[in-house]
Amino acid sequence: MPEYTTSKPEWAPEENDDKFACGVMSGIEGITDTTIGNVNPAIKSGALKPKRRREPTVDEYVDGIGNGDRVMLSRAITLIESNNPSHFPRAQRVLQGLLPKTGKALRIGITGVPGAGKSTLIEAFGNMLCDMGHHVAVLAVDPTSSVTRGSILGDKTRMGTLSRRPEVFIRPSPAGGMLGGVARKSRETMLLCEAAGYDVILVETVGVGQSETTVRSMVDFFMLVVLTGAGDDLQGIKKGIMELADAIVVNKADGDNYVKAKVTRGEYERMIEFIRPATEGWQTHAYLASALKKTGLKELWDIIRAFEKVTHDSGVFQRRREEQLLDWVHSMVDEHLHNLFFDDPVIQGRMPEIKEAVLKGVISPTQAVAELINMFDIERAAKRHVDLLHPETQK
Ligand SMILES: Nc1nc2c(ncn2[C@@H]2O[C@H](COP(=O)(O)OP(=O)(O)OP(=O)(O)O)[C@@H](O)[C@H]2O)c(=O)[nH]1
Ligand SMILES: [Mg+2]
Repeated sequence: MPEYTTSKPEWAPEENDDKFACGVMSGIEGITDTTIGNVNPAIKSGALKPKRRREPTVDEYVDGIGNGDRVMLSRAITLIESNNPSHFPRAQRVLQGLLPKTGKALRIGITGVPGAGKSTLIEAFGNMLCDMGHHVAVLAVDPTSSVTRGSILGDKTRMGTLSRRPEVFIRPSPAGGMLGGVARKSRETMLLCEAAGYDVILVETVGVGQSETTVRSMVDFFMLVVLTGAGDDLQGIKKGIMELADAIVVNKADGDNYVKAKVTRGEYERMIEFIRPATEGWQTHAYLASALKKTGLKELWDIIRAFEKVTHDSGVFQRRREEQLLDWVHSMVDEHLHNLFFDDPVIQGRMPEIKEAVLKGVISPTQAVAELINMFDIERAAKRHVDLLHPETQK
């Protein structure tokens, strides 16, 4: 065992009292990585090459996922989420191969302010669905998670009982990046889960910002989880979010909170009357539930099934899915062109100068746009990007 010695860090206060209980361990020569203690010495010395997992072929992915292989599913999602352009065409071929098996699940979005109880609700609801014989995939959409991979990662431990079930697949939010970012990755992940046989997809998103609109555009049924005491301020929930909801769930309707929850439910019911329903032919209502005590969940599922029946019968269900698909295409074109433009080195090079000219009032914003567009060569820009337009040329 090496001897470890500690010393006072140079930024510690001078006084030698016990207010500062901190020491710095002296380093060990040659160590650059804290995990080095775990590295096999044979690998370090070069005698042994670290094993690299062989990348499955597209057919192996398609067959594996089609047969419900969770490891294959996880790896394919990683491929879908990769920001490495060379992974993109492969991921798309896997998706293409699985498309015929997608579309059969019921897609449910869940939003609400932080702490509303979304994760707890998903855990209780998911367990109930599994007990009924369903296979449930839980995904998260958090566009802010560029590094942290979203709060649902921590939730995997919070959703303890759910994540241990073999009929459940839980995946945290993808990080952003190019190629359509979080929205594309989440949608494609959802399709892979469907192909793997999950028949209920629960998508959690935190109720702040843009993510609700993204999730609404990928699910069939959208529920808003709220807390008691809606009052005048609506707990910061904007009217716009209420307009997206097919159900409002007043959670934590338990114990001392039950009576307050009933009052809150009434308040939401009154507010809903002034709001255009999210889905044609379906009246949004507010319901009581307790994710903790597992009450109101069966009723919630009955409501979702009723919604499914009503919208199937009226054709609204299918029509929404078609619109969602076309919107997806549309938004990806938008995003692709946007990226091509703003990532183009020529545009980037000229941008500071143009910005300054606009700010100084030398040229108008319209003129600035005209100049930028004029110097933009889409062919040149496309060459630098993953060739979305000609994926078959990429191997
Ligand atoms: N009494 C009571 N507490 C609940 C209920 N549901 C959730 N909680 C508690 O509320 C807290 C927040 O719950 P989460 O499920 O983490 O909330 P969330 O909406 O997923 O929060 P974020 O992921 O941070 O947005 C936890 O301490 C839960 O135990 C409920 O039905 N009744
Ligand atoms: Mg949560």
